[in-house]
Amino acid sequence: MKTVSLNGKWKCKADVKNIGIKNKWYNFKSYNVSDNHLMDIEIPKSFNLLKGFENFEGIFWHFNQFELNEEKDINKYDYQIMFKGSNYNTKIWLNGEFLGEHNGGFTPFFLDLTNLIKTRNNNLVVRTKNIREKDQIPSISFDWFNWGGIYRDVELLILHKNRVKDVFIKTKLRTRQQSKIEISYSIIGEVSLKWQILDSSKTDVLYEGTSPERSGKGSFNLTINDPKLWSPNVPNLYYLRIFNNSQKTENLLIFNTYFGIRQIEINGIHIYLNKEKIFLKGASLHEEYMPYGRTIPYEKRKEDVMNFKSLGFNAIRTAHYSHDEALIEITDKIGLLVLEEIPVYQHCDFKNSQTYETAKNMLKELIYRDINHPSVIWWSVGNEVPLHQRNCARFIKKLIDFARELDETRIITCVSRKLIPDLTRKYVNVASINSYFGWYYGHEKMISLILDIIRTPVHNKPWIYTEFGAGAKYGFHVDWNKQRKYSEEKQLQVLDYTIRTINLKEFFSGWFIWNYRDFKSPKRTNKFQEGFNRKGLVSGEKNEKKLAYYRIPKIINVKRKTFNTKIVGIILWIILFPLSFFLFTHIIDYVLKYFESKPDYLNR
Ligand code: GCB
Repeated sequence: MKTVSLNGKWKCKADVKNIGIKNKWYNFKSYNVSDNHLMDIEIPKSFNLLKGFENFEGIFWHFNQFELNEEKDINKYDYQIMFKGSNYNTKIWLNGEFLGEHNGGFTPFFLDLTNLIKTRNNNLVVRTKNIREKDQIPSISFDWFNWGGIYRDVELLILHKNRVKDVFIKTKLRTRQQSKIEISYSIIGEVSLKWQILDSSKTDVLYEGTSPERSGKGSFNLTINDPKLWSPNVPNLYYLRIFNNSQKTENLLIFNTYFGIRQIEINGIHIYLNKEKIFLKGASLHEEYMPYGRTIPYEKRKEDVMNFKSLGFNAIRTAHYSHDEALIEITDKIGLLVLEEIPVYQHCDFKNSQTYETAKNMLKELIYRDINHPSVIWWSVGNEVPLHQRNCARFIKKLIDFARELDETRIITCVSRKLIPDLTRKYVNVASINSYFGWYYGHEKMISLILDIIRTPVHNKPWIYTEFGAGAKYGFHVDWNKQRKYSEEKQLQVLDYTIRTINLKEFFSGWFIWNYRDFKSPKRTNKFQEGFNRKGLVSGEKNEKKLAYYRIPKIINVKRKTFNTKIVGIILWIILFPLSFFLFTHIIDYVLKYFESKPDYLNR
């Protein structure tokens, strides 16, 4: 396989009145200099980074011309175009012909060009639309910036007619000294398959073999003794390459990837990595780094991962959608566990079967992209959806089953904000809770008891505190005893208290601060927010570190000394449960919701 980057100078223009399709803009043959609406854009780049379109949600057309000069025999190969991320609806034409479309802003998709591509003057036209719609994933309302356009790499894939695809590597440990590896694949055309496993420097061939299948699907297993295990502390990688070894091709490389040998397991209330108990400590991160928007330079992503490590974190939650695969390659290499999710977020159209199909496809695209990355340990099928409603619970349960069907080797869950009435907790491997005591409601001192109450009916699983936090405007300081909202002191107090409390709970297997960095959220407009969600440990404008940032390493493993509320929690649960499960939980939820939505995002 050969990859040709289609990044670089493209032209683009907005289609405010949605007339492009009617006027056949896809028939473009040359950059029309008389069209003074045509602008330059350096793809990948969101059109929201162009002057005058900072807040644009609409239709944007992108035009590119490319050649295939160096290919002597164009018919020898298959051709596909890959978009790594384009938000939300993307329609594509090549040389005036419609190729296809894709819904969803955060996962890669591929379209076949074999019958349309020419050696010269290929005209590629891409129409993107990021208008919010009820049946989309996410739906109309979400707490992040709706970056539109082609914001990740575009690549032309030149593929051998005979090749393998969808190579899935699954590793299981019998003991820490012995691992089983199962490699499955599907063959396009006919292949005489030969494989090799090398060390990460690719110098020594450690294992090799052939596989009898020549077409269709196949798999092979091998046992590795004394494997060099992958973990956040020692992120050992191996390298797999596959050749087509038929007489005609002789050792033609048709697939290669890094992978790691590691196992993630649940046993009772604990999570184990490579047979050792692990406690996850980390923060969530949105894919945004100003002034680059979502198109973050590799070095900046790496810097973020290094900062996570120096804070003492061993994990990151890539909220609320999959980030560029470049980040996952970095976490593989540097050693950080990754919690991935799809943007099934808060209120979606759970009764709509088309919406379900979109979510399912996103999950598939995400799992297919990242299944061989050892750093990824969890697939979450949603965040803060109304899990007490039956329609929603059914939707989520089907996604959980689907994820499990594709990959039974990782944690499968749905991130929940429901203190009690969550109809899906019985299906997930790990129970989770997002809760903002000390910020949206109550006081952080209530956390201990609340956690002990909610945990009582779900006592045989690990729990993760997936979100907690408080907003702080970098540079806004108050006296310690005043604890004003949006002060760095208030944020520090909430985070400090919550972390030390969760560290104390034996049934918790981890926590994630919301959020590593402030991120743009247009609805947040008070004088502290200025268009940002301010719950970051570092500011969104200049990455300035807030007080809490410096405090984290000091308390990361500290347990608060306190009266244990476990027994009180159980007693309270027993008293409250007969008072009617549903009545009780609905009242709590109603009360919390009342405080949360007041007044809209202004005080959040
Ligand atoms: C949440 C959401 C997250 C928001 C956060 C907040 O519960 O999961 O998307 O950004 O709260 O800051 O309100």
